[in-house]
Amino acid sequence: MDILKNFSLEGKVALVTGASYGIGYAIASAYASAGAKIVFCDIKQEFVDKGLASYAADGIDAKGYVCDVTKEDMVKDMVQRIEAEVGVIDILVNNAGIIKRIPMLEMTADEFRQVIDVDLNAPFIVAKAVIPSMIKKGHGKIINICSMMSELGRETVSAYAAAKGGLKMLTRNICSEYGEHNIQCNGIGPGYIATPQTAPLRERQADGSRHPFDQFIVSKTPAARWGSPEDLMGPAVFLASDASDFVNGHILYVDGGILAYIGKQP
Ligand code: NAP
Ligand code: GCO
Repeated sequence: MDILKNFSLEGKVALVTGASYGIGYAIASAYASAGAKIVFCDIKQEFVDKGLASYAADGIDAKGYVCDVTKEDMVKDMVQRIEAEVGVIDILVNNAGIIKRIPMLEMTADEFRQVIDVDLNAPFIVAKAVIPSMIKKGHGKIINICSMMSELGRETVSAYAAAKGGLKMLTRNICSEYGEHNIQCNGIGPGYIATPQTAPLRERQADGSRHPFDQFIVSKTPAARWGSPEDLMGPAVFLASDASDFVNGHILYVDGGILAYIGKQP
């Protein structure tokens, strides 16, 4: 048996949401190099165009769609178009996400809802749109991008933690409901990854020193560094491939060891 063949994504169609740059872009690029046909979406045309240019520069023939993943009609329409123009989606990565770092007592209910809408309601909406064709085809992979905040809290991220904790449970529930149709739904919980989303936490101080949060994360991570989007490539390919066909409802934390560590002794 050639075990490496089990990791191939040859002939598969993969939809990665919010994948013009950052973590989604890295995951989609890894899928392309494993043989999959890449489809991605972003909320604005200018980001889709930017994404298409980056994929083309990397030699990847990706197809991009403008879609706000919180809008059920837009999502249904996009999935129908993908099925007609590219093929049935074999792999869905719910990657699009936002964060608002605001102390809870200063956060409006509207701001809280916006985060829940993108980070929790949207994965439900997109998964719901792709599952019927996966059932007909007899297989499917859904990967939800969770977070450290699926397990831990921290000051200022109440909505994000509530959404990512919920996403962990949505992952387990999709596994429970559709596992019998050979659909695997797993999560990836990235640690602290250097992307535009976390750029404010790494900004240099006025005196040129590192941001205190940057220092905190490096000291809290046994790997002693921030992760890069590329660190997520291998785990994402594994969870999209036949090699993980009996892995279901699992959250794979890719965090340089943060969740295993109590922190440096004084
Ligand atoms: P990012 O750089 O901000 O990228 C997120 C992408 O999602 C952007 O392309 C964004 O588009 C898109 N998006 C936002 N709202 C959308 C919507 N309603 N419809 C469609 N697309 C939308 O973030 P990232 O750091 O790569 O994070 C990707 C995922 O990983 C997120 O779910 C995030 O929560 C999660 N995550 C990140 C880290 C980290 O340390 N970076 C750690 C754990 C988990 P626009 O730019 O147009 O808004
Ligand atoms: C924050 C960070 C986190 C990380 C990530 C951790 O403010 O705490 O932005 O949300 O991006 O999700 O896994």
